[in-house]
Amino acid sequence: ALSASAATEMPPLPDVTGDKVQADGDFKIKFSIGTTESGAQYRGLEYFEKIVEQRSDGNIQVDLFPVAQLGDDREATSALQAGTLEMTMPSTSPLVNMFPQFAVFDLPFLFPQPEMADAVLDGEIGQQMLEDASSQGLVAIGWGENGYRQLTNSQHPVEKPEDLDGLKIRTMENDLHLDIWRTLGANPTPMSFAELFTALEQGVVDGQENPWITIESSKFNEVQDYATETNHVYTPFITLVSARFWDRLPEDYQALVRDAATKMGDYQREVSRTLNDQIKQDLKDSGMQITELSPEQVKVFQDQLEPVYEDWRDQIGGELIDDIREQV
Ligand code: EAX
Repeated sequence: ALSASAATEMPPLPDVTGDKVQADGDFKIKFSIGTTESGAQYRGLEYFEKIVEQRSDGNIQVDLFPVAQLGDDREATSALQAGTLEMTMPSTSPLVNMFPQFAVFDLPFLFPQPEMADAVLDGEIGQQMLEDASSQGLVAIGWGENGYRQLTNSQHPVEKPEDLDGLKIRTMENDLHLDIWRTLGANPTPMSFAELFTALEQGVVDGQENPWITIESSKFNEVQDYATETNHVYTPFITLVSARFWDRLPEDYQALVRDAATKMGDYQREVSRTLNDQIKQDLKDSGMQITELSPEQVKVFQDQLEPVYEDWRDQIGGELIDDIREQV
């Protein structure tokens, strides 16, 4: 699929730079993600595939599996641990049970600008987190972005927290996200991404929240008439490799895969940001009623959510929260 929609074209894949890498052996990487072929995440994976295949001279073959065909974020991560899948790129949020520090990214309105997320993810904090997450049968080798989350629902426009009263909102499997929506007065329920479209279609839940590009590429607009541009959470993607596979890779190929993951992460974030506004417009054109909030309206949500910071401070680690808030 070349275009994110009829109206929005994906930018062309960059050329591959860097020398060919010689090492012994033939390897296969099955790379699974939850989002679809028309999203920015998949576009990033195509770039990763191109880099790794070209620079290994075909000795490493990469096969891409979108739409949670090989499991949702948690299942794919377990498959890496079991050694039955080589790579995946989940949102950090469903993995907080394994890596409690990831919950810091679930704090509402943490990063006012995407560049601030980059500074943290690509700086010391993010690099330390990759090291810490390189355990439990996993090797964490890079960051990407799912992006700023927006609210959609099937019932009515939402402009203020009171409009959420009683709305059934699907959240990721993450207690902090549940806390956010309860605090705002909604009725949240956790669910894996793979089940979400059907749950929306059948009215099991009234709404959900995801970045514009994920809303569009997963066609949630076909079953959700209303959206609100809340930008309430910025969700990173993390690139994970099975440690069992990693340990079999010659060192030179490990370096190649790491380098390709970094380039994929940079490119994928660039695509996601370039397309964000265009896709919002596409969604409007498709008939979705999108409520854009004024800074004052956003502040009402933000103020109501400030207690969440106190509630989660001990669990996440006050120092980490302060470190990040100092940087943004
Ligand atoms: O892989 O569950 C979600 O809402 C996320 O967008 C999902 O992690 C994408």
